[in-house]
Amino acid sequence: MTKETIGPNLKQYRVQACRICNSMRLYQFLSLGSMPIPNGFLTKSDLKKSEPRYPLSVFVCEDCSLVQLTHVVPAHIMFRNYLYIPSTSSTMIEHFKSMAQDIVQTLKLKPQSLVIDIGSNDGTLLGNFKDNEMRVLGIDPASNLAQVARLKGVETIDNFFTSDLAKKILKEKGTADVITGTNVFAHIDDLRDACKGISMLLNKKSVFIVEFPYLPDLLSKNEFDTIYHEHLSYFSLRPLISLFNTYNMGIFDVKRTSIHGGSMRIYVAKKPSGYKVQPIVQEIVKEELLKKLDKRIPYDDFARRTKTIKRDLKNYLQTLRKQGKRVVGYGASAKGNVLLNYCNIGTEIISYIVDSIHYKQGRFTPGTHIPIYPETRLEKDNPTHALLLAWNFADEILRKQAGYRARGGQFIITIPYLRIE
Ligand code: JHZ
Repeated sequence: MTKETIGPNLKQYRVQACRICNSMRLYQFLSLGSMPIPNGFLTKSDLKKSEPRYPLSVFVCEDCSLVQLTHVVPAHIMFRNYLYIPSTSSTMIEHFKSMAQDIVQTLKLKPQSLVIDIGSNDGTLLGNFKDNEMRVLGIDPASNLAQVARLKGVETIDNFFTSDLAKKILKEKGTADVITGTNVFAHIDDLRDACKGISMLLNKKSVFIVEFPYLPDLLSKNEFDTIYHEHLSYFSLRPLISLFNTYNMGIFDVKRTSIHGGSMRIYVAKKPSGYKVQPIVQEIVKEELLKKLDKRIPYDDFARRTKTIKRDLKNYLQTLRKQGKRVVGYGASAKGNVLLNYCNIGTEIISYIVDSIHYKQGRFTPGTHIPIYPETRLEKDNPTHALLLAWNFADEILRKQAGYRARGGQFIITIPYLRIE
Protein backbone atom coordinates (compact mmCIF):
# COMPACT_ATOMS: atom_id res chain seq x y z
CA MET A 1 0.00 0.00 0.00
CA THR A 2 1.23 3.53 -0.69
CA LYS A 3 0.51 6.54 1.47
CA GLU A 4 -0.82 9.80 0.13
CA THR A 5 -1.47 12.97 2.09
CA ILE A 6 -4.87 14.61 1.93
CA GLY A 7 -4.77 17.11 4.76
CA PRO A 8 -2.05 18.62 6.91
CA ASN A 9 -1.83 15.65 9.29
CA LEU A 10 -4.30 13.26 7.83
CA LYS A 11 -2.87 10.41 5.87
CA GLN A 12 -4.88 7.89 3.97
CA TYR A 13 -3.77 4.85 2.06
CA ARG A 14 -4.67 3.99 -1.48
CA VAL A 15 -4.92 0.21 -1.54
CA GLN A 16 -2.65 -1.35 -4.14
CA ALA A 17 -3.12 -5.03 -3.37
CA CYS A 18 -5.83 -7.26 -1.91
CA ARG A 19 -5.71 -7.37 1.89
CA ILE A 20 -6.24 -11.15 1.88
CA CYS A 21 -4.45 -12.62 -1.15
CA ASN A 22 -2.14 -9.77 -2.21
CA SER A 23 -3.42 -9.82 -5.79
CA MET A 24 -3.25 -6.59 -7.78
CA ARG A 25 -6.16 -7.56 -10.03
CA LEU A 26 -8.61 -5.12 -8.45
CA TYR A 27 -11.78 -4.15 -10.30
CA GLN A 28 -13.39 -0.89 -9.14
CA PHE A 29 -17.16 -1.03 -9.67
CA LEU A 30 -18.62 1.88 -7.68
CA SER A 31 -17.67 5.31 -6.44
CA LEU A 32 -19.92 7.15 -3.98
CA GLY A 33 -17.78 10.29 -4.22
CA SER A 34 -15.77 11.96 -1.51
CA MET A 35 -17.28 12.53 1.92
CA PRO A 36 -16.46 13.00 5.62
CA ILE A 37 -16.21 9.93 7.87
CA PRO A 38 -19.77 8.72 8.57
CA ASN A 39 -19.62 8.82 12.36
CA GLY A 40 -17.89 12.23 12.37
CA PHE A 41 -20.81 14.04 14.03
CA LEU A 42 -20.05 17.73 14.57
CA THR A 43 -20.55 20.04 17.52
CA LYS A 44 -21.83 23.55 16.87
CA SER A 45 -18.30 24.99 17.04
CA ASP A 46 -17.00 22.32 14.60
CA LEU A 47 -19.35 23.73 11.96
CA LYS A 48 -17.01 26.68 11.45
CA LYS A 49 -14.01 24.43 10.75
CA SER A 50 -13.24 22.69 7.47
CA GLU A 51 -14.14 19.01 7.31
CA PRO A 52 -11.74 16.52 5.73
CA ARG A 53 -13.35 14.44 2.99
CA TYR A 54 -12.15 11.02 1.90
CA PRO A 55 -12.84 9.09 -1.29
CA LEU A 56 -15.43 6.33 -0.99
CA SER A 57 -15.07 3.74 -3.75
CA VAL A 58 -15.09 -0.05 -3.82
CA PHE A 59 -13.36 -2.76 -5.78
CA VAL A 60 -13.52 -6.52 -5.92
CA CYS A 61 -10.36 -8.64 -5.97
CA GLU A 62 -10.53 -10.68 -9.15
CA ASP A 63 -8.52 -13.48 -7.54
CA CYS A 64 -10.10 -14.14 -4.12
CA SER A 65 -13.36 -12.07 -4.52
CA LEU A 66 -12.84 -9.95 -1.42
CA VAL A 67 -14.71 -6.66 -1.86
CA GLN A 68 -12.89 -3.74 -0.27
CA LEU A 69 -12.55 0.03 -0.22
CA THR A 70 -10.03 1.66 -2.52
CA HIS A 71 -8.85 4.02 0.27
CA VAL A 72 -8.17 3.45 3.95
CA VAL A 73 -8.67 6.26 6.46
CA PRO A 74 -6.37 5.82 9.50
CA ALA A 75 -8.24 3.96 12.23
CA HIS A 76 -7.40 6.41 15.01
CA ILE A 77 -9.32 9.14 13.12
CA MET A 78 -12.46 7.01 13.05
CA PHE A 79 -12.49 4.96 16.22
CA ARG A 80 -10.78 6.71 19.14
CA ASN A 81 -13.88 8.66 20.14
CA TYR A 82 -16.89 6.76 18.87
CA LEU A 83 -20.49 7.91 19.10
CA TYR A 84 -22.18 4.71 17.93
CA ILE A 85 -23.60 2.40 20.62
CA PRO A 86 -25.87 -0.54 19.81
CA SER A 87 -27.44 -0.64 23.27
CA THR A 88 -30.17 1.94 22.64
CA SER A 89 -31.88 -0.51 20.32
CA SER A 90 -34.04 -3.26 21.82
CA THR A 91 -33.36 -5.32 18.66
CA MET A 92 -29.60 -5.20 19.34
CA ILE A 93 -29.94 -5.92 23.06
CA GLU A 94 -32.05 -9.00 22.24
CA HIS A 95 -29.66 -10.01 19.46
CA PHE A 96 -26.62 -9.94 21.75
CA LYS A 97 -28.52 -11.74 24.50
CA SER A 98 -29.54 -14.60 22.24
CA MET A 99 -26.08 -14.72 20.65
CA ALA A 100 -24.50 -15.11 24.12
CA GLN A 101 -27.04 -17.77 25.14
CA ASP A 102 -26.37 -19.67 21.94
CA ILE A 103 -22.60 -19.55 22.51
CA VAL A 104 -22.83 -20.60 26.17
CA GLN A 105 -25.02 -23.58 25.25
CA THR A 106 -23.28 -24.81 22.10
CA LEU A 107 -19.78 -24.46 23.48
CA LYS A 108 -20.79 -25.61 26.97
CA LEU A 109 -19.09 -22.66 28.64
CA LYS A 110 -18.72 -22.72 32.42
CA PRO A 111 -18.41 -20.07 35.10
CA GLN A 112 -14.83 -18.78 34.89
CA SER A 113 -14.54 -19.47 31.14
CA LEU A 114 -12.72 -16.55 29.50
CA VAL A 115 -14.61 -14.63 26.80
CA ILE A 116 -12.79 -11.90 24.86
CA ASP A 117 -14.73 -9.49 22.65
CA ILE A 118 -12.88 -7.55 19.98
CA GLY A 119 -14.63 -4.24 19.25
CA SER A 120 -16.54 -4.54 22.52
CA ASN A 121 -18.11 -1.05 22.32
CA ASP A 122 -19.96 -0.31 25.60
CA GLY A 123 -19.74 -3.93 26.78
CA THR A 124 -23.32 -4.92 25.89
CA LEU A 125 -22.46 -8.36 24.46
CA LEU A 126 -19.94 -9.19 27.21
CA GLY A 127 -22.41 -8.15 29.93
CA ASN A 128 -24.44 -11.26 29.03
CA PHE A 129 -21.45 -13.56 29.67
CA LYS A 130 -20.63 -11.70 32.88
CA ASP A 131 -24.19 -12.37 34.07
CA ASN A 132 -23.30 -16.07 33.67
CA GLU A 133 -20.26 -15.56 35.94
CA MET A 134 -17.72 -15.86 33.17
CA ARG A 135 -14.49 -13.89 33.01
CA VAL A 136 -14.75 -11.24 30.32
CA LEU A 137 -12.34 -8.92 28.57
CA GLY A 138 -13.33 -6.25 26.09
CA ILE A 139 -11.00 -4.62 23.59
CA ASP A 140 -12.06 -1.39 21.93
CA PRO A 141 -10.08 1.66 20.78
CA ALA A 142 -12.87 4.09 21.75
CA SER A 143 -11.80 5.39 25.16
CA ASN A 144 -15.18 7.06 25.73
CA LEU A 145 -17.01 3.73 25.32
CA ALA A 146 -14.41 1.68 27.23
CA GLN A 147 -15.14 3.97 30.16
CA VAL A 148 -18.88 3.20 29.92
CA ALA A 149 -18.15 -0.55 29.73
CA ARG A 150 -15.92 -0.42 32.83
CA LEU A 151 -18.68 1.32 34.77
CA LYS A 152 -20.82 -1.76 34.00
CA GLY A 153 -18.05 -3.95 35.41
CA VAL A 154 -16.76 -5.12 32.01
CA GLU A 155 -12.94 -5.03 32.04
CA THR A 156 -11.90 -3.26 28.84
CA ILE A 157 -8.61 -2.43 27.15
CA ASP A 158 -9.01 0.76 25.14
CA ASN A 159 -6.78 -0.10 22.23
CA PHE A 160 -6.78 -1.62 18.76
CA PHE A 161 -6.49 -5.39 18.59
CA THR A 162 -3.08 -6.42 17.22
CA SER A 163 -0.83 -9.47 17.57
CA ASP A 164 1.32 -7.45 20.01
CA LEU A 165 -1.68 -6.83 22.22
CA ALA A 166 -2.65 -10.52 21.91
CA LYS A 167 0.82 -11.47 23.21
CA LYS A 168 0.31 -9.32 26.31
CA ILE A 169 -3.17 -10.69 26.96
CA LEU A 170 -1.90 -14.25 26.59
CA LYS A 171 0.77 -13.59 29.20
CA GLU A 172 -1.69 -12.10 31.67
CA LYS A 173 -4.82 -14.20 31.13
CA GLY A 174 -3.88 -17.31 29.14
CA THR A 175 -5.89 -18.50 26.15
CA ALA A 176 -9.56 -17.62 25.73
CA ASP A 177 -12.42 -20.09 25.56
CA VAL A 178 -14.24 -17.86 23.11
CA ILE A 179 -13.26 -14.78 21.14
CA THR A 180 -16.11 -12.80 19.62
CA GLY A 181 -16.09 -9.98 17.09
CA THR A 182 -19.38 -8.45 15.93
CA ASN A 183 -19.26 -5.81 13.20
CA VAL A 184 -15.57 -5.28 13.72
CA PHE A 185 -13.73 -7.58 11.32
CA ALA A 186 -14.64 -5.31 8.42
CA HIS A 187 -13.00 -2.41 10.29
CA ILE A 188 -9.58 -4.08 10.48
CA ASP A 189 -7.02 -3.06 7.88
CA ASP A 190 -4.32 -5.59 8.72
CA LEU A 191 -6.41 -8.75 8.77
CA ARG A 192 -3.34 -10.94 8.66
CA ASP A 193 -1.91 -9.47 11.87
CA ALA A 194 -5.36 -9.78 13.51
CA CYS A 195 -5.50 -13.47 12.52
CA LYS A 196 -2.03 -14.00 13.96
CA GLY A 197 -3.19 -12.47 17.26
CA ILE A 198 -6.43 -14.45 17.32
CA SER A 199 -4.59 -17.69 16.65
CA MET A 200 -2.26 -16.98 19.62
CA LEU A 201 -5.22 -16.59 21.96
CA LEU A 202 -7.02 -19.75 20.87
CA ASN A 203 -6.33 -23.19 22.34
CA LYS A 204 -7.32 -26.52 20.74
CA LYS A 205 -10.92 -26.27 21.99
CA SER A 206 -11.61 -22.56 21.80
CA VAL A 207 -13.62 -20.85 19.09
CA PHE A 208 -13.47 -17.49 17.34
CA ILE A 209 -16.97 -16.27 16.43
CA VAL A 210 -17.26 -13.44 13.95
CA GLU A 211 -20.42 -11.72 12.78
CA PHE A 212 -20.49 -9.34 9.83
CA PRO A 213 -22.93 -7.99 7.23
CA TYR A 214 -22.96 -10.60 4.46
CA LEU A 215 -21.93 -9.37 1.01
CA PRO A 216 -24.61 -11.23 -1.02
CA ASP A 217 -27.28 -9.52 1.15
CA LEU A 218 -25.64 -6.15 0.63
CA LEU A 219 -25.72 -6.73 -3.13
CA SER A 220 -29.19 -8.23 -3.49
CA LYS A 221 -30.88 -5.75 -1.13
CA ASN A 222 -29.11 -2.68 -2.60
CA GLU A 223 -27.56 -1.75 0.75
CA PHE A 224 -25.10 0.66 -0.86
CA ASP A 225 -25.22 3.01 2.15
CA THR A 226 -23.46 0.39 4.29
CA ILE A 227 -20.40 1.06 2.16
CA TYR A 228 -18.39 3.58 4.14
CA HIS A 229 -14.91 4.41 5.40
CA GLU A 230 -15.19 2.27 8.56
CA HIS A 231 -15.98 -0.83 6.52
CA LEU A 232 -12.75 -1.65 4.75
CA SER A 233 -13.89 -5.13 3.65
CA TYR A 234 -17.26 -6.64 2.57
CA PHE A 235 -17.14 -10.34 3.26
CA SER A 236 -18.50 -13.38 1.58
CA LEU A 237 -17.42 -16.80 2.84
CA ARG A 238 -14.86 -17.86 0.21
CA PRO A 239 -12.22 -15.17 0.84
CA LEU A 240 -12.50 -15.73 4.60
CA ILE A 241 -11.90 -19.47 4.21
CA SER A 242 -8.64 -18.75 2.46
CA LEU A 243 -7.64 -16.06 4.99
CA PHE A 244 -8.10 -18.36 8.00
CA ASN A 245 -6.46 -21.24 6.16
CA THR A 246 -3.23 -19.23 5.90
CA TYR A 247 -3.17 -19.06 9.70
CA ASN A 248 -4.01 -22.71 10.16
CA MET A 249 -7.56 -22.02 11.23
CA GLY A 250 -10.79 -23.27 9.67
CA ILE A 251 -14.45 -22.27 9.51
CA PHE A 252 -16.50 -25.20 10.83
CA ASP A 253 -19.98 -23.68 11.04
CA VAL A 254 -22.00 -20.79 9.67
CA LYS A 255 -25.28 -19.17 10.72
CA ARG A 256 -27.30 -16.54 8.93
CA THR A 257 -28.94 -13.74 10.92
CA SER A 258 -31.23 -10.92 9.81
CA ILE A 259 -29.41 -8.24 11.82
CA HIS A 260 -28.08 -5.14 9.98
CA GLY A 261 -29.78 -6.03 6.72
CA GLY A 262 -28.51 -9.63 6.64
CA SER A 263 -25.44 -10.90 8.47
CA MET A 264 -23.37 -14.05 8.70
CA ARG A 265 -21.95 -15.54 11.87
CA ILE A 266 -19.00 -17.86 11.39
CA TYR A 267 -17.32 -20.25 13.83
CA VAL A 268 -13.57 -20.63 13.49
CA ALA A 269 -11.18 -23.04 15.23
CA LYS A 270 -7.51 -23.89 15.05
CA LYS A 271 -6.58 -26.90 12.93
CA PRO A 272 -6.63 -29.78 13.63
CA SER A 273 -9.81 -29.17 15.59
CA GLY A 274 -12.31 -31.42 17.30
CA TYR A 275 -15.15 -29.56 15.60
CA LYS A 276 -16.75 -31.30 12.64
CA VAL A 277 -17.06 -29.08 9.58
CA GLN A 278 -20.80 -28.70 8.95
CA PRO A 279 -22.15 -29.31 5.41
CA ILE A 280 -23.54 -25.74 5.34
CA VAL A 281 -20.01 -24.40 4.82
CA GLN A 282 -19.63 -26.08 1.42
CA GLU A 283 -23.27 -25.36 0.53
CA ILE A 284 -22.68 -21.64 0.99
CA VAL A 285 -19.48 -21.77 -1.04
CA LYS A 286 -21.45 -23.36 -3.89
CA GLU A 287 -24.21 -20.77 -3.56
CA GLU A 288 -21.66 -17.94 -3.77
CA LEU A 289 -20.27 -19.37 -6.99
CA LEU A 290 -23.79 -19.72 -8.40
CA LYS A 291 -24.32 -16.04 -7.58
CA LYS A 292 -21.19 -15.36 -9.66
CA LEU A 293 -19.42 -13.48 -6.86
CA ASP A 294 -16.18 -14.37 -8.62
CA LYS A 295 -17.28 -12.43 -11.74
CA ARG A 296 -17.87 -8.74 -12.44
CA ILE A 297 -21.60 -9.00 -13.30
CA PRO A 298 -23.21 -8.84 -9.82
CA TYR A 299 -21.08 -5.84 -8.89
CA ASP A 300 -21.84 -3.92 -12.09
CA ASP A 301 -25.58 -4.62 -11.64
CA PHE A 302 -25.43 -3.41 -8.04
CA ALA A 303 -23.69 -0.17 -9.10
CA ARG A 304 -26.44 0.47 -11.66
CA ARG A 305 -29.21 -0.07 -9.08
CA THR A 306 -27.44 2.26 -6.64
CA LYS A 307 -27.54 5.08 -9.16
CA THR A 308 -31.25 4.43 -9.80
CA ILE A 309 -32.10 4.65 -6.07
CA LYS A 310 -30.23 7.97 -5.86
CA ARG A 311 -32.15 9.40 -8.82
CA ASP A 312 -35.56 8.16 -7.61
CA LEU A 313 -35.07 9.37 -4.05
CA LYS A 314 -33.93 12.82 -5.14
CA ASN A 315 -36.90 13.18 -7.50
CA TYR A 316 -39.34 12.06 -4.82
CA LEU A 317 -37.95 14.46 -2.20
CA GLN A 318 -38.07 17.34 -4.70
CA THR A 319 -41.73 16.57 -5.40
CA LEU A 320 -42.55 16.58 -1.69
CA ARG A 321 -40.76 19.88 -1.31
CA LYS A 322 -42.73 21.44 -4.15
CA GLN A 323 -45.92 20.22 -2.48
CA GLY A 324 -44.88 22.02 0.71
CA LYS A 325 -44.51 18.81 2.75
CA ARG A 326 -42.22 18.78 5.78
CA VAL A 327 -39.59 16.04 5.74
CA VAL A 328 -37.26 15.05 8.61
CA GLY A 329 -34.81 12.16 9.05
CA TYR A 330 -35.12 9.24 11.48
CA GLY A 331 -31.96 7.63 12.91
CA ALA A 332 -28.67 9.52 12.50
CA SER A 333 -26.89 6.33 11.47
CA ALA A 334 -23.52 6.13 9.77
CA LYS A 335 -25.24 4.64 6.73
CA GLY A 336 -27.71 7.55 6.76
CA ASN A 337 -24.80 9.93 6.42
CA VAL A 338 -23.57 8.04 3.38
CA LEU A 339 -27.02 8.27 1.79
CA LEU A 340 -27.35 12.00 2.55
CA ASN A 341 -23.88 12.86 1.28
CA TYR A 342 -24.08 10.64 -1.79
CA CYS A 343 -27.51 12.03 -2.75
CA ASN A 344 -26.54 15.55 -1.72
CA ILE A 345 -29.48 15.98 0.64
CA GLY A 346 -29.09 18.76 3.21
CA THR A 347 -31.16 21.07 5.43
CA GLU A 348 -33.03 22.48 2.43
CA ILE A 349 -34.85 19.13 2.31
CA ILE A 350 -34.41 17.52 5.76
CA SER A 351 -34.83 20.10 8.52
CA TYR A 352 -33.59 17.80 11.32
CA ILE A 353 -33.00 14.18 12.26
CA VAL A 354 -34.21 12.44 15.42
CA ASP A 355 -32.04 9.82 17.12
CA SER A 356 -32.12 7.79 20.34
CA ILE A 357 -28.36 7.98 21.08
CA HIS A 358 -27.86 10.87 23.47
CA TYR A 359 -24.19 11.37 22.38
CA LYS A 360 -25.49 12.29 18.91
CA GLN A 361 -28.25 14.63 20.07
CA GLY A 362 -27.29 18.31 19.86
CA ARG A 363 -24.72 17.51 17.16
CA PHE A 364 -24.84 17.89 13.37
CA THR A 365 -24.43 15.32 10.63
CA PRO A 366 -21.03 15.20 8.90
CA GLY A 367 -20.97 16.88 5.50
CA THR A 368 -24.67 17.81 5.43
CA HIS A 369 -24.82 19.64 8.80
CA ILE A 370 -28.35 18.59 9.70
CA PRO A 371 -29.16 19.07 13.44
CA ILE A 372 -29.95 15.99 15.55
CA TYR A 373 -32.67 15.93 18.22
CA PRO A 374 -34.19 13.34 20.55
CA GLU A 375 -36.97 11.18 19.13
CA THR A 376 -39.61 13.01 21.21
CA ARG A 377 -39.32 15.93 18.78
CA LEU A 378 -41.26 13.94 16.19
CA GLU A 379 -44.28 13.74 18.46
CA LYS A 380 -44.33 17.47 19.13
CA ASP A 381 -43.68 18.49 15.55
CA ASN A 382 -45.60 15.98 13.44
CA PRO A 383 -43.77 16.46 10.12
CA THR A 384 -45.56 14.89 7.15
CA HIS A 385 -42.67 12.54 6.27
CA ALA A 386 -39.71 10.90 8.01
CA LEU A 387 -36.89 9.53 5.86
CA LEU A 388 -35.82 6.33 7.61
CA LEU A 389 -32.03 6.46 7.75
CA ALA A 390 -31.86 3.35 9.95
CA TRP A 391 -33.86 1.02 7.67
CA ASN A 392 -32.28 -2.00 9.40
CA PHE A 393 -34.47 -1.19 12.42
CA ALA A 394 -37.62 -0.51 10.39
CA ASP A 395 -39.76 -2.98 12.42
CA GLU A 396 -38.64 -1.59 15.79
CA ILE A 397 -38.95 2.06 14.74
CA LEU A 398 -42.30 1.72 12.97
CA ARG A 399 -43.65 -0.08 16.04
CA LYS A 400 -42.33 2.65 18.32
CA GLN A 401 -43.80 5.37 16.09
CA ALA A 402 -47.26 3.83 15.67
CA GLY A 403 -48.71 7.06 17.14
CA TYR A 404 -46.96 9.27 14.59
CA ARG A 405 -48.19 7.06 11.77
CA ALA A 406 -51.72 7.02 13.18
CA ARG A 407 -51.66 10.82 13.05
CA GLY A 408 -50.87 10.62 9.33
CA GLY A 409 -47.06 10.70 9.42
CA GLN A 410 -45.36 8.61 6.73
CA PHE A 411 -42.00 6.88 6.64
CA ILE A 412 -39.92 6.98 3.46
CA ILE A 413 -37.82 3.82 3.23
CA THR A 414 -35.11 3.53 0.58
CA ILE A 415 -33.66 0.04 1.04
CA PRO A 416 -34.07 -2.43 -0.65
CA TYR A 417 -36.27 -0.18 -2.83
CA LEU A 418 -38.01 3.19 -2.45
CA ARG A 419 -41.37 2.92 -0.66
CA ILE A 420 -43.69 4.70 1.75
CA GLU A 421 -45.05 3.07 4.94
P1 JHZ B 1 -27.21 1.55 13.11
C1 JHZ B 1 -22.98 1.15 12.83
O1 JHZ B 1 -23.55 1.74 11.68
C2 JHZ B 1 -21.51 1.41 12.81
P2 JHZ B 1 -24.85 2.61 11.72
C3 JHZ B 1 -20.64 0.22 12.65
N1 JHZ B 1 -19.48 0.59 11.87
C4 JHZ B 1 -21.25 -0.91 11.96
O2 JHZ B 1 -20.54 -1.75 11.46
C5 JHZ B 1 -22.71 -0.98 11.83
O3 JHZ B 1 -23.31 -0.22 12.84
C6 JHZ B 1 -23.21 -2.37 11.88
C7 JHZ B 1 -30.82 5.27 15.92
N2 JHZ B 1 -32.09 4.67 16.39
O4 JHZ B 1 -27.20 0.65 14.26
C8 JHZ B 1 -29.63 4.85 16.71
C9 JHZ B 1 -33.11 5.49 16.79
O5 JHZ B 1 -32.98 6.72 16.77
O6 JHZ B 1 -28.07 1.15 11.99
C10 JHZ B 1 -28.50 4.93 15.72
O7 JHZ B 1 -27.95 6.23 15.70
N3 JHZ B 1 -34.27 4.92 17.26
C11 JHZ B 1 -20.23 -0.29 13.99
O8 JHZ B 1 -24.61 3.87 12.49
C12 JHZ B 1 -29.18 4.66 14.39
O9 JHZ B 1 -30.57 4.88 14.59
C13 JHZ B 1 -34.45 3.58 17.31
O10 JHZ B 1 -35.53 3.11 17.73
O11 JHZ B 1 -25.35 2.74 10.35
C14 JHZ B 1 -28.99 3.24 13.93
O12 JHZ B 1 -27.68 3.03 13.58
C15 JHZ B 1 -33.39 2.75 16.84
C16 JHZ B 1 -33.56 1.25 16.85
C17 JHZ B 1 -32.22 3.32 16.40
O13 JHZ B 1 -25.75 1.64 12.65
